[in-house]
Amino acid sequence: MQHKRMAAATFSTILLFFLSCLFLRFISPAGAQPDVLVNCDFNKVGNYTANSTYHNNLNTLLTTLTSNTQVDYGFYNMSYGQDPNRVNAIAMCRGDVEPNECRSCLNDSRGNLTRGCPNQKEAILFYDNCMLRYSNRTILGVMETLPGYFYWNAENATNINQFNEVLGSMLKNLTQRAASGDSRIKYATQDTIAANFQAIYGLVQCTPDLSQTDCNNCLVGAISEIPNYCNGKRGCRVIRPSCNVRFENYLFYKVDTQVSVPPPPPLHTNNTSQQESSNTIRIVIAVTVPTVVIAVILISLCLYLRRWKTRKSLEAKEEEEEIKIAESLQFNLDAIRVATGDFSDSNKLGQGGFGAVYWGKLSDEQAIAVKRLSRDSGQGDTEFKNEVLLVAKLQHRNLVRLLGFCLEGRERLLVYEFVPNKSLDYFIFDPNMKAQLDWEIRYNKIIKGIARGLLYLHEDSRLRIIHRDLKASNVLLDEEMNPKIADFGMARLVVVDQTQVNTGRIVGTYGYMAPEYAMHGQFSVKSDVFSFGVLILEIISGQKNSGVRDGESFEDLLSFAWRNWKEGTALNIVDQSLNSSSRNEMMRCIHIGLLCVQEKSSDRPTMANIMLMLNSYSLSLPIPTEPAFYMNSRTRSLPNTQSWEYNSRETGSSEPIIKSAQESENEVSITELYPR
Ligand SMILES: *[C@@H]1O[C@H](CO)[C@@H](O)[C@H](O)[C@H]1NC(C)=O
Ligand SMILES: *[C@@H]1O[C@H](CO)[C@@H](O)[C@H](O)[C@H]1NC(C)=O
Ligand SMILES: *[C@@H]1O[C@H](CO)[C@@H](O)[C@H](O)[C@H]1NC(C)=O
Ligand SMILES: *[C@@H]1O[C@H](CO)[C@@H](O)[C@H](O)[C@H]1NC(C)=O
Ligand SMILES: *[C@@H]1O[C@H](CO)[C@@H](O)[C@H](O)[C@H]1NC(C)=O
Ligand SMILES: *[C@@H]1O[C@H](CO)[C@@H](O)[C@H](O)[C@H]1NC(C)=O
Ligand SMILES: *[C@@H]1O[C@H](CO)[C@@H](O)[C@H](O)[C@H]1NC(C)=O
Ligand SMILES: *[C@@H]1O[C@H](CO)[C@@H](O)[C@H](O)[C@H]1NC(C)=O
Ligand SMILES: *[C@@H]1O[C@H](CO)[C@@H](O)[C@H](O)[C@H]1NC(C)=O
Ligand SMILES: CC(=O)N[C@H]1CO[C@H](CO)[C@@H](O)[C@@H]1O
Repeated sequence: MQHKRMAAATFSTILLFFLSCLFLRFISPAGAQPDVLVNCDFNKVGNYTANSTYHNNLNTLLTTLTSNTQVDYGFYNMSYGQDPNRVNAIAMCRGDVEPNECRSCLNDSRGNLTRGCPNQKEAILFYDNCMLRYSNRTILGVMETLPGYFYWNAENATNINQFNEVLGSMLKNLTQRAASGDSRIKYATQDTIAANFQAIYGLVQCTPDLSQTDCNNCLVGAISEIPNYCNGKRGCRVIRPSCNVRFENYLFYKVDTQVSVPPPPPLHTNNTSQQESSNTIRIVIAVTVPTVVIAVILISLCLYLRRWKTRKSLEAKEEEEEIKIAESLQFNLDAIRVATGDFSDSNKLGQGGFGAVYWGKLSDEQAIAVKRLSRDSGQGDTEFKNEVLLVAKLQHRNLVRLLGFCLEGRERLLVYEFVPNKSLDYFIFDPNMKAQLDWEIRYNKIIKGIARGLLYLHEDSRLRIIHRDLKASNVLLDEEMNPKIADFGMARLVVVDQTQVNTGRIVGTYGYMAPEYAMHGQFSVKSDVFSFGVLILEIISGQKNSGVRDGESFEDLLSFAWRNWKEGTALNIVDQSLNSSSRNEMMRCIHIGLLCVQEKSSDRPTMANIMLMLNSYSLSLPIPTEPAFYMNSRTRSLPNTQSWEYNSRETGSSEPIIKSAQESENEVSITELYPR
């Protein structure tokens, strides 16, 4: 009975809540209210009369509850008055809320609670960031599970069984950690990744007045409700007076910054001025947000109407505009000839897959690199111009910038910004040069920079560009060793020679190519991820993917990396010119590299996942399985399909080790993964 009523009450409250949210958002976007739930009558203890002793005690209690400024851990308890008019209150903020923020949340709650529950002897309120309740009963140290609430995140999980398994073990871990907290705070957060790189961010908290057992029981109970309400969802919240559980597919709590990030510099303001400024901000937001929203709506409406009216002429105008931009990108052939000493051999920087590259200096002293495309680039002039225009719009500090083009007679040139240092392969594979690249540069600048550039190509630019030929020689380094990816968008600028149609218009370089691309010509963002993985392993090891000499034996880099990983000696692959003080970062990088070169493209992370992995050390990673690799990858020239062989190595004695690890848990914590 009780349960049914609660569920019904819960449903109607949630419905009301959502309605009020909708309403508020529509009427006044400034009412970006924190979620609030109020419940007054859950135990039917009845009302007090206005101006009664109970009423006065309650008022005193609520106004003084947070006056204890010694409390910096977000939990307040207080009682006031004599039986039978004694009032007891408890207040708690979420574990990541700053003390000031906490006091202000509770201050708001106080008003809401007395307005929402006039004359009620007992009441409870939940905000996003804080919880406040009072009663004439003793509530301190008592575990209470009603009234309970839940919310769910509409997004569905995939691979639900595995998702639930990972989630379950995370919540179990969180429960243990929170329950064993001290008498000031019982709170824990964690993030992890389930199959298909579904990130899970979890948080649990008990009121710290509970014993370890009570906290554990409260959380276990709350967690057991998750399958009833949120099964297969990417997020869920279960709220109870004594504890709450929440997980989401996004980061919703503040990560403990004590470890990595230095504290912000002290503010040179008074308490009062601080408060004023935060009030000002609130007012500014309250005024600005609705104004901006209304303005945006009006503007888009206007734009839409105007566009609707004059679409035809606009389109014509846009075309004209584009042509103008194209003209501004067009270089004069004579100017380029002068700049490059008429394509003299002494100006030649190298020979790429699509033609030779020359260094040059324009009359305004700007240094350029000119790529002279092979004559038969197989595309109409207009088509070529259009593509140049698109590619020139891709601008990112980790991409070599395309400045323009030249199109005269049969000559087709691409003009790029000149990047002073040579390409990455020149450094990392050279025994003397590699000394210039210490781990800090390789990891923080080069690996992360390439990842950012690639992420931009894949997701952040308007076009989704698949590079198709990412490799060490296509990464240039500027004076400060910042990487810049070159040769992107070439698939758009050059139509690949018809004679190669049978090999699937493959433009990549063997050794960097994902199996599905090399075998079937299927390319996707995941084939770039594969190349990126090979590149990571090359950067860490200082060895070319084509072969590693390890004493007597000679094997390709992926096999070498995998063999060592499996045998627990992964650090063997690390370049000996690096000192191993950053062992954990190196291990993590090798781990990520191996995930990128997984045989099945769906097992490889996306660049967005990779950025997350590179930047969050607490994220536990999936265990890699055997990578794809080639036996005869040493040939440099484009072989035909018969002359090389793709091998997915047969799984021999190694299998049980990997299996058991997978069976127990598909992801394990870093400390377990990287044994000494
Ligand atoms: C208590 O007060 C609320 C609102 O003030 C009212 O709706 C309710 O009927 C009252 N209950 C009793 C038992 O008087
Ligand atoms: C309660 O007290 C206030 C002022 O102290 C007074 O204005 C109000 O009328 C009183 N209400 C009742 C019901 O006595
Ligand atoms: C608490 O809220 C009241 C309004 O309910 C406001 O006047 C007061 O300034 C707030 N105090 C703090 C410390 O935020
Ligand atoms: C709380 O108030 C209710 C209703 O007035 C009363 O029945 C109950 O005994 C009170 N509880 C305590 C602990 O005073
Ligand atoms: C989740 O799945 C349910 C049915 O299983 C479907 O009704 C709902 O639209 C899905 N939600 C999303 C966000 O795809
Ligand atoms: C919980 O997970 C963390 C990090 O993943 C780990 O260090 C800790 O040992 C785990 N705790 C328990 C009780 O399993
Ligand atoms: C409750 O408040 C009292 C008095 O302020 C304090 O001594 C006690 O430690 C508090 N209990 C908890 C669990 O915070
Ligand atoms: C701090 O407050 C005092 C008065 O309370 C004022 O004179 C002083 O200028 C304030 N300092 C700053 C930095 O705002
Ligand atoms: C400023 O804050 C400190 C502690 O945060 C407090 O002791 C002091 O009383 C406050 N001053 C004013 C004017 O509120
Ligand atoms: C629902 C409700 O009463 N919300 C109020 C909570 O408190 C803040 C600040 O006091 C008000 O602005 C809300 O209207």
